[in-house]
Formats: sequence, structure tokens, C-alpha cells
Amino acid sequence: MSDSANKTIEPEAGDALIIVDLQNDFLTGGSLAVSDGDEVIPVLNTWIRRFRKAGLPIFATRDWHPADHCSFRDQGGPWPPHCVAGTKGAEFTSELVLPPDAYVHSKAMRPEKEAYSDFEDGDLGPKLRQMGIARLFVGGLATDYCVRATVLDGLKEGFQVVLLVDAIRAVEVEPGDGDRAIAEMRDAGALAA
Ligand code: VGL
Ligand code: ZN
Repeated sequence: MSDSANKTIEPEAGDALIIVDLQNDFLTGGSLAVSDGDEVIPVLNTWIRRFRKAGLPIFATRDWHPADHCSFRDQGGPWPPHCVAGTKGAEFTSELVLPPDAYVHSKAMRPEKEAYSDFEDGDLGPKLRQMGIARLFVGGLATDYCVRATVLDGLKEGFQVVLLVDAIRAVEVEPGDGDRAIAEMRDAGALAA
């Protein structure tokens, strides 16, 4: 890591906070719980306060699968069923203090299509551009899946990306996946804060 890593970057006009998949199923007690995933909640609450204070937009994204989603093991996919739309497991954790005006972005809603990236489904990119957003502060779960894909796509779409390294945790199907994902995101141009 460079000397500038982990230095807090203050949000300013043109920035948006993107909170990736802080849903019960990815947290303690959930069907696809990410190790130490709960630790990101207070860190993200601090970022939410910073963005609210500055009057800047906050997006909360969610995995929002049908009950027969192709990523589920009983459908031949790699994962246990998780984040089925409308279930308790798909709800944002109540410990996350989301403001009432937070934008909610749902993804991977079609049975036959996986979508780790928030830019793959719906109109997130155009919406952000229309709001004049140029830089994204990204944290959440999981480092090696939805965070990684969202950050890499965000950079490809022309946004600057600040990766909130204290506010992400990895699934680690293979040991080291989290660190590899962080290296990949930084190599692609993400700054670490
Ligand atoms: C995710 C695995 C399966 C994620 C979603 O949000 O990172 N990971 N579905
Ligand atoms: Zn999923």
C-alpha cells in the first residue's frame, strides 16, 4: 500500500456513497454470512453521517433474487439461497442507519442472470451521471464479488472510485481472494481511503 492509503478523503460535491449489499443474509446469522461482515456496519454508519452532513447522495444496493435464481445451489449455482426478494434475509440490516432519502438499487432480479455489479442491472450509471456524480465512495459486501464487480464497472463507466478499505469484507471461497480483489481494484485505478 502506498503512503496515501487509508487517509480519509473528505466527500465533496459530485461524490456519492455506494453501500453494497448490507443485507441480513450476508451478515451474522444469514444464509451466506461473510466472515467479520458485521464489522463494516459502524464504519459505514460513519460514512453515512459524513455524506448526510455534506448533503450528498447515498445509494444502498441490494442483491434481490427470485426464489429460483440461477446462482443458488439447487439451480446448479455456487451459492446457498440468499437475498430472496421480500424475505427477512434480503432486508438491509436494521443496524445500518440509512437516511429516508437514500436511493435503493436492486440487482440480479432475473432467474437466469447473475449480476454482481450494480451497473449490470437497471439504470445506476445514467442516474448517477444525471445527478452530476463523478466520484463514488464504495463500501460493503462482499469485497471479492459485488464490491469488486461494482468498483471495476464504475471505473469502466468513467467514475472515479474511492474504495473504503475499512468498510469491506470478503467471502474468500479461496484464501486470498479478498486481497487479490483489492489489488485488482487498485490496479484498475481505485483509490483507497
Ligand atoms: C454477493 C455472492 C452472491 C455479493 C452476491 O453481494 O457480493 N456474493 N451474491
Ligand atoms: Zn447473490
